[in-house]
Amino acid sequence: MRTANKVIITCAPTGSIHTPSMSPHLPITPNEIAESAIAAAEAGAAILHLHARNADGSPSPAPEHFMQFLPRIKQSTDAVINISTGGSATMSLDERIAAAKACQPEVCSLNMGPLIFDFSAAGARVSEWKHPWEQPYVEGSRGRIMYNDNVFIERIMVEIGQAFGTKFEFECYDIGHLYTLAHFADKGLIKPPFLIQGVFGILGGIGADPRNLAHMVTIADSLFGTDYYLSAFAAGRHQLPFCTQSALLGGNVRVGLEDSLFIGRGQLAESNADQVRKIRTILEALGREIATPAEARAMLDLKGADAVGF
Ligand code: KMH
Ligand code: ZN
Repeated sequence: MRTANKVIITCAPTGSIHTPSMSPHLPITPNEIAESAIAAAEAGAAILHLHARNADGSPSPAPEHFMQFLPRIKQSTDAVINISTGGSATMSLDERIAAAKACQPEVCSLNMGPLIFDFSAAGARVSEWKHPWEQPYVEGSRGRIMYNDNVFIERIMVEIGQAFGTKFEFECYDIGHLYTLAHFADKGLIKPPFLIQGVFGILGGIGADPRNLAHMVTIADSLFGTDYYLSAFAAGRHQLPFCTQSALLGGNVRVGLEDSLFIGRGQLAESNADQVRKIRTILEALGREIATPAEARAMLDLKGADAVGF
């Protein structure tokens, strides 16, 4: 693993798992997403991992929806903007990459293999759904696969990475995804340093057991040596413990309401910035310093905010 003195905090403010009925604090409108992302950056997030939504809160892949908040975030912060190509498992593959192709960001996510993406448990706490799309969307995730085959992965590397100099947040939900990443590195389609985002605790992927994170590091070290930075998080209540473990191992962290609506046991997070401040406090207590956006750009060898398409 490549280590640095500084820890990169990524914040993912909205995502596509959680729905408006699950928390009044989930940013939905372009204005809410922009304000929440900007506040997260001011609290210490160097990278913002972004999804867009329709007016009813359902996930949207439309570049025009991203463009309702990207320029404002760029004007208000120096944070690195990362556009999701995971989108939602309900979207077509072309829809999922449309925004990253149109906006040519410094970073986009790249999901390194297919998986059952079952987040139906997130609906258990909802007593009344605000919108008709939510319940079928959440409960229907039991029967959905997030489709990421090697042809699609290569398309993203070529059509976004090579075309625009965009680098990747490689989302790895299992150990096998590291081997797929190594396959593409061997083919020369991607250049180090790689940002490997270990994702734990999605039903369908590897579980939120700390031994799995240690194993991921062992295998990533054997495949990539010092050519990668680790970042890691777990969905739901394991979010902060997993981030802490990643930092203790020399890695980086990701927080945000995309992956957990909570800040403590049974306590909803009132903002993304609150989650950033909480992990920041933990990291600083452990003696780690927080990377600025400029330091994150230098670590990850990014093209710079002036070279994006928005
Ligand atoms: N919410 C994460 C578990 C992506 O946007 O590419 C999955 C994710 C995928 O962030
Ligand atoms: Zn995402």
